[in-house]
Amino acid sequence: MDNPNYKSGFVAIVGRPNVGKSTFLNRVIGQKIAIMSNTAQTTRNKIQGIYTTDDAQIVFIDTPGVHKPKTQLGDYMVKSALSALNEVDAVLFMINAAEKRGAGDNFIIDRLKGIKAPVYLVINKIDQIQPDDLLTVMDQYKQALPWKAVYPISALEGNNVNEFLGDLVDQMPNGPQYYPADQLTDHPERFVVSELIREKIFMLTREEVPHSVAVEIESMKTQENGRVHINATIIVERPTQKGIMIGKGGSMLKKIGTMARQDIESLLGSPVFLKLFVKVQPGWRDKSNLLKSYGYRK
Ligand code: GDP
Ligand code: MG
Ligand code: K
Repeated sequence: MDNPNYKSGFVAIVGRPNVGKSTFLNRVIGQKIAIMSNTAQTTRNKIQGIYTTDDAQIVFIDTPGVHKPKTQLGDYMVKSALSALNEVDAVLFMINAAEKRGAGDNFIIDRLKGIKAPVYLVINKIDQIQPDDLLTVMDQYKQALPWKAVYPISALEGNNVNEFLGDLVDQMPNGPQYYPADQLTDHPERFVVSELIREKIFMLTREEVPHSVAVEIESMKTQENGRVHINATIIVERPTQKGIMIGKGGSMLKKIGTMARQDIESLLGSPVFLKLFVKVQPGWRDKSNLLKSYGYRK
């Protein structure tokens, strides 16, 4: 990608459950690449979808923990969500126009205070209110944060969505096309599979191995008998972490593999053979090109 005018960025969408985040993503990205996984929110930046045109690419991410925590992991995830929010180029805070501002909204607003990225207020479901009521909604939020802009939309019916998207693209910095335009179309499951493996690693080893782990899917092939054969490499920073990953006599790696395989099987709906490797790559987190290939960005 050598177009110096190409624009790209990472955008986080936050908001209470049911305000329409997924509906918005589906409208923006289309069926073809919306990745929806029902996995527990234990990953740092979950890619929800990638919007790619000839001139721009926006990677929409989920930032678990900005939402009111449901689990004991909450505190930990809130911290990591906040650091993720400082790495994105914009944050979309979505509300439901037909509902009063509530505790769930305030929880998120509190967490958005002080982050560096510009925050957009997206007032969704305007098809459900009278035009006059929009002002009342805006009044409730006007002072809450220094909004970059306020966009009333209907994700369901499409009102104002393209205008908003166009403005959002304009706000993105110049940058590379991080992901090939068709990558997620061809292999949407690859990303989810690697996230599922990371999630198990996180669940089983989180005390000892914090966010210094990446998972790369080396190959994913469906065999004639219908079984999907997956080779994946777990990349860690230090030899000690490799030891933790493998565990006594390989016991940890086996646990990770078994749990991940079960989830992948239900995701794909076919039997899976999952082979895991562990590789030490010192300082992989500092290498931005590596980060990119692992789906992260520095
Ligand atoms: P999420 O939990 O924030 O991802 O919310 P969803 O995208 O799953 O949407 C929750 C519900 O709101 C679904 O029934 C959607 O069809 C509905 N919904 C989403 N956007 C709109 C909208 O703009 N107008 C209306 N009337 N309903 C919407
Ligand atoms: Mg959703
Ligand atoms: K998701």
